[in-house]
Amino acid sequence: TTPIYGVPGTAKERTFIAVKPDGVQRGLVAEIIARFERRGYKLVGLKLLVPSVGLAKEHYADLSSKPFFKSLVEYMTNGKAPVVGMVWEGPSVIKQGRVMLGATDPKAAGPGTIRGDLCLSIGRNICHGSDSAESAMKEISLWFGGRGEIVDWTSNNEEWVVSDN
Ligand code: IDP
Ligand code: MG
Repeated sequence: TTPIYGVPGTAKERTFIAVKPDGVQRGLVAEIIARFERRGYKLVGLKLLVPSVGLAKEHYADLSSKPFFKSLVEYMTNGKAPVVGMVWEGPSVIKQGRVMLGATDPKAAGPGTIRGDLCLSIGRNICHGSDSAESAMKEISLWFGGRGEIVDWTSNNEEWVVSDN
């Protein structure tokens, strides 16, 4: 069986994508899911939660020295809206997930990207995506409780979506 964090570099590569509280509050959950579904990626994990302060701090640990860290953690955890956490699987999903999200600062994000189409501020950029295989492994393990929360399944579309010949 596939490890919960997937197998980077194969069709079983997995990444952690989240709709942040502003994206949920603005009713953009379906829009963001739809873009990954239509691209041909496969949803293998999905949950709605208000993350604990500990979870948010661990998720953003590499930013802990930044001046915006405190407000970032508050924004993610204040409970005014939940976060939708997802695991998506498919070829190059880590890199392509980031491409689909667009630049961190929506003002620099290209049209056609989620951020470039749907938001305006770096502090309200509606979504998250793992930035590397190491981050994906860390984040999937952090946000999901293990095998019971991730589903291995075969999409009947797969032969129509994936062919490297
Ligand atoms: P990413 O979400 O595109 O990976 P990171 O640099 O990892 O970007 O930053 C994580 C999150 O922290 C961003 O998505 C954004 O919500 C927030 N952030 C990053 N830089 C700033 C800033 O300069 N001001 C306010 N918030 C920021
Ligand atoms: Mg990041």
